[in-house]
Amino acid sequence: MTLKYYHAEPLANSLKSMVPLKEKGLAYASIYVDLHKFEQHQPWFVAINPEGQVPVLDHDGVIITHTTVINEYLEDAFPDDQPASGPLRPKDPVGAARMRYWNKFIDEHVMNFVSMHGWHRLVGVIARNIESGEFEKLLAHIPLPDQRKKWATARSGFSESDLQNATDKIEYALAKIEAQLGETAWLAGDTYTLADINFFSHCGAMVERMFPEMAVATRFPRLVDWRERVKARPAVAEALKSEDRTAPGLRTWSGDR
Ligand SMILES: N[C@@H](CCC(=O)N[C@@H](CS)C(=O)NCC(=O)O)C(=O)O
Repeated sequence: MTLKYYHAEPLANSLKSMVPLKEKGLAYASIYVDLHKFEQHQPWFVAINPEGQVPVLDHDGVIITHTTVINEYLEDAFPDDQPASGPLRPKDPVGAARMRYWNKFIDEHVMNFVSMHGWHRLVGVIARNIESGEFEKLLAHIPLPDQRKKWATARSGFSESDLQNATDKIEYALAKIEAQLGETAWLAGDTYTLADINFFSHCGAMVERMFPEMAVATRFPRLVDWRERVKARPAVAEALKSEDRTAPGLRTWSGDR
């Protein structure tokens, strides 16, 4: 059996499927795809994932994409490889439904909005450093129309109203999660699941650095406590230590990993 994981920096989607691989103790070949060099749009990578995005899981030659799908696939393909804290997807239908509810919420109402701020601050700097003419050539190689638009907007700048809307969505999510953590120790109940990994990867790990104006430590103390519990897991700590080529000077944005 061979597993290959194509990924970028241990952040957001690349972190989200790396953590379950490590939590489950699965041996895998780690293949770094350099987003700074646009490797994700190059023919060798588009041959693996026609959507030109990371991460990608290759299990014995079968390609699986999209992190929520990859993470559930790992549960189905390797049900017996689980951390001591319990399965990453609860075995009972109610627990599994709760985990999926949070995954859906994070995928639809958190991920894209945190991503917009990330692209505004980080990818925008990269995109503006590329010369005109060269940039249009790079755009032409992006397979997904929405991603092409996102790259173009990152260069020209997201509108203030879109950025404000994204901030509002994130604040709503933080309050919702703070309330949930008043009811249960983890997002989907009494055990750590893929839902915790999802929110941690997209938002939890770096929210204070990204949004200092939200006063996270005072307004969302349970979230901070939860974040420290996630960070203390050896699998998470190991994933956060993996290769990071974020351009110097941009690293402060993404937080102390
Ligand atoms: N829905 C996808 C999203 C993947 C995604 O947005 N990947 C980003 C990195 S976090 C990417 O490859 N961006 C580079 C690009 O689109 O050019 C998933 O869950 O895997």
